[in-house]
Order: sequence, then structure tokens, then C-alpha cells
Amino acid sequence: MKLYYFESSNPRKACAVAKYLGSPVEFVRIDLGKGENKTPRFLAINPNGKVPALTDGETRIWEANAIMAYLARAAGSDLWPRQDDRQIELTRWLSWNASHFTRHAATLVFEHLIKPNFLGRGPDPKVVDEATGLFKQFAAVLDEHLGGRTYILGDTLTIADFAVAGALPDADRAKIPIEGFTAIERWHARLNELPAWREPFPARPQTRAA
Ligand SMILES: N[C@@H](CCC(=O)N[C@@H](CS)C(=O)NCC(=O)O)C(=O)O
Repeated sequence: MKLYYFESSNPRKACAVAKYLGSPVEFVRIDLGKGENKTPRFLAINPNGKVPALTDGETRIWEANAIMAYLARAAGSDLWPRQDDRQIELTRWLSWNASHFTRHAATLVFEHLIKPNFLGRGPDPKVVDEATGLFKQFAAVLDEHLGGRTYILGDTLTIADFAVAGALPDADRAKIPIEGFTAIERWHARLNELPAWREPFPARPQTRAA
């Protein structure tokens, strides 16, 4: 299997799961800064031109959630639960996350990190205000849910935890307002105890000065 990645939030989820499970993947770095995600060769793997993507023989999978599920199922891991009712619960949180929680966190990452660092533009205060308010609205739902639980589905770590936490490693730099959501903070601190979550990406070879 080959796992195509870059050091950014969506590939982080797939790389973290691969590392956590010890999946037999070859990590292939796609340099977004150099546009390697738009080459015909990569577009044949993921026509969206985005990472992560996974190939396994003739199988091509894109979308971080699907890649996490594929790797977990291949490993027979509880990260992808076996019971139908738990798979439905998991799907609920993945859908909620994409439409609400990480959606607004991703807007803040774009405004505070991507625009200034890669596009030479500053954040738009109106967009920041709106995303901050909406993020807090949905963070309150997660905070309440996590109140009596260790992980999103209860006692067992699943891919929902990796998916929902996707943007949180950038929370400080991207001004994602998680302070005060104490159950979220505790849960994310617990994820940060996992080496695979803290350091999901392969080490990069040092380049030597000529
Ligand atoms: N919904 C996709 C999002 C993938 C995505 O947006 N990846 C970003 C990096 S975090 C990317 O490849 N951006 C390059 C581009 O859009 O040109 C997933 O979950 O895998």
C-alpha cells in the first residue's frame, strides 16, 4: 500500500492511523507547495488533486475518513467497530464533523495560517468572526457529549477521534477557540499522549547545503 501525504491536517489523520496501527504502507510525500498534487500522475490516483490518498494494488481511495476506515478494517482493529449500531454512531460523528465542527475550524486555519503563509493575504475579520461563533456553537455539542466519556464512542478509541481532532493540533496558531471547553481539552490531551497522534508524519531527510 502507498499512502500519499503532506504535512497538513487531512493527511495527518490517515498518517496517524497508519502509524498507530503499524500499517504496512509506504509513505509518499506529495509537495503541495510545488503543485505535485496537480500532476497527471497524481490526478490519476485522486482526481480531486488532494491528499491524503491511498493505493492498494488496483484500489484507489481518497478522503481521509475512508482511508482511516480502510486501514483499520485491514488491520482488524477496533478503530473501525464491528457492530452495525456502532458503525452508525461513528458515521454520525464523521458527518457532523465534516459539516460543522472541523468545517469551521478549517475556515480559521485557512484565514490565520494558509492565507498569510501561502497566499500573501491577511485574515478577513468578518469571516473569522462568523467561523469563530459557529465553531463555538458546535464545540459546545462535542463538549457536552465528551463530558462522561473517554472517547467519542465511549471507552474505545475509534477513527472518529482522529477525524474530529483533525484541526486541533493547529488550535493555538489558527486561533481555534477550544479554551474553556474542558471536556474537549481533556480528550485532546489524551490523544496527544499517543505518539502516533503527536508525530504522525515520517521524518524528512535532511537536505544538505551544496
Ligand atoms: N475532504 C478531504 C480534504 C483533503 C484536503 O483538502 N487536503 C488538502 C491538504 S489538508 C489538500 O490536498 N489541498 C491541496 C489543494 O486543494 O490543492 C479529505 O478529508 O481527505
